[in-house]
Amino acid sequence: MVEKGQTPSYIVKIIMLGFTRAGKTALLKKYLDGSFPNKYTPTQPMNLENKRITVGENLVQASIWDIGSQMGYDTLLPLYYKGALGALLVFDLTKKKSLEVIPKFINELSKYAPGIPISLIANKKDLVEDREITQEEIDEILEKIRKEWNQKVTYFETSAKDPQEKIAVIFEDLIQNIIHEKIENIEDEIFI
Ligand SMILES: Nc1nc2c(ncn2[C@@H]2O[C@H](COP(=O)(O)OP(=O)(O)OP(=O)(O)O)[C@@H](O)[C@H]2O)c(=O)[nH]1
Ligand SMILES: [Mg+2]
Repeated sequence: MVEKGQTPSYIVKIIMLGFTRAGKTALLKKYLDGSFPNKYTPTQPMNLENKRITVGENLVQASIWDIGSQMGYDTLLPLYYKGALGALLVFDLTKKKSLEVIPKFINELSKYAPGIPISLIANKKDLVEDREITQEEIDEILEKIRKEWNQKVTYFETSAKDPQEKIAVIFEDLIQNIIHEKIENIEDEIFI
């Protein structure tokens, strides 16, 4: 049982990446306080939030880095990626371009944070009529991530706007994957 005031067993850094207006900040806000801002405010250059959750017996502090997509911060890139243990790659189902730029983020991840668990998030599924991306196109990218980049990836379709959507599942699935991987690695070391 996790007690009040307990120190976290793990601190995990998660980065959120994706094309401009894909909904990174909206998803994070929805996860943290349940709200959905309709008005768009660009994230510049980034927004850092902390969230504590329990995974099994452990209290985990997630340090979530919501990276703004505005250009001009490229020199900061290595800093954003450094030490990340998991990544949420968000794209917008109503903007083909937002899926097309996903490989760029995977390449950067392979360079600065190789092998970390990735969740690919298709956002804005509430905008059914405006959908521009097919399931085949998404499957193609998922296969590429697994085969060409040899990265673990989980896929979710969601909407930051739809009150019925359980956004927490997306964040907590990634945090659980990270912790399980960490515990497995620790056990591997013990048994060597
Ligand atoms: N209909 C709909 N609108 C959404 C959804 N998620 C986000 N939006 C809207 O899309 C716009 C952009 O959302 P943001 O969360 O600010 O996008 P972002 O990815 O953080 O953008 P940058 O900070 O520029 O990188 C805002 O006007 C949101 O209200 C969604 O699931 N459905
Ligand atoms: Mg933002």
